[in-house]
Amino acid sequence: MKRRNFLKKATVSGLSIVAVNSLLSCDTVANPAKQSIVPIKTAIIPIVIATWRVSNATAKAWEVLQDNGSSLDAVEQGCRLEEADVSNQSVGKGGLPDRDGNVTLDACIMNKEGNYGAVTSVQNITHVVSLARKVMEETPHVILTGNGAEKFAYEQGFEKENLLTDNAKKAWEIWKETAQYKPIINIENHDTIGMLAIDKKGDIAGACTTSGLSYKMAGRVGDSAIIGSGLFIDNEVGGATATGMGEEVLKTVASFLIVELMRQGKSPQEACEAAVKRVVKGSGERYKDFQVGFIALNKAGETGSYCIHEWFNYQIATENKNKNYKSNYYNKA
Ligand code: SD4
Repeated sequence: MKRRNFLKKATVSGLSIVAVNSLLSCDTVANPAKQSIVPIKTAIIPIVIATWRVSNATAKAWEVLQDNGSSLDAVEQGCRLEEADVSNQSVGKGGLPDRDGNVTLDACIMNKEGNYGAVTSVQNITHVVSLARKVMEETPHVILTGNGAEKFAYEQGFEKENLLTDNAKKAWEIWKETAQYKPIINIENHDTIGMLAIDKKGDIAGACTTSGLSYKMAGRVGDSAIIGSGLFIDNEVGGATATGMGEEVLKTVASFLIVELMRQGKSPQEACEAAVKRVVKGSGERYKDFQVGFIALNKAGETGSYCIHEWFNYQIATENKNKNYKSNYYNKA
């Protein structure tokens, strides 16, 4: 996926699918007039939204919600679909490996009670979102990592699977020949699934699942499994989830920030924009080299989304507008 297509690919299922879909896009690039996007005020419940265009996953979650299922079941089921899809090289089976050739997965899930479960650096297990749920529901802990998480998975009846597909292996072999020995700043290939849903009872849950940055250092953990960074839910307020360069999201604890800003009265859109600005501010000039994006949902079913490249293009558009204004002014003078 091209980076400019970033959250343009975000998907949503809900009663106002068309209206909301346009909100969750980066289509506003180079169009300052549309920059501060008007948040949709209509309550849309139930609803599910996700990073990227994962229509099958949101359709699955939507089916659960329509059957009076919980938002927790909906996000788990939706994410599982992407985890099993080998054509998605950033999630689950078929994900691109670390620099040593091992596919290692991170995932988390959070429910309406504020309970949270996560797993990091897990090999050989496809459905890490379900494993994260097991951590939440079956253990006194919130995060299990690496071998311990894998052992727990087998105890819970998960199957051992080879996650490295031929395609992913081939891509890794090509990368080894040409790439520098450092993790790629994977701006062209983000597909992490962050999903937020409200069920018919009005309760919010969220989940996030990823194979992380391709060709990362072994043992590297991104934001996707870390509470407050890749995902945060507060059933009184709303939820937020992230995709993109995990290190930057971790440093700003951005999903928590978004939920807290919504608690203080910001719309989901305003809160996502504020979080992107916080990431940009903390990154000096580096923001030009990575992508970070957020989606958010409040209790009323209002949605928001924003990403760095949207912000960046807005700056360029504003600059050009000012330049044009000046040149017109001087021409006239
Ligand atoms: C990570 N945030 O591990 C994830 C990467 C990502 O689409 O979003 N990929 O840093």
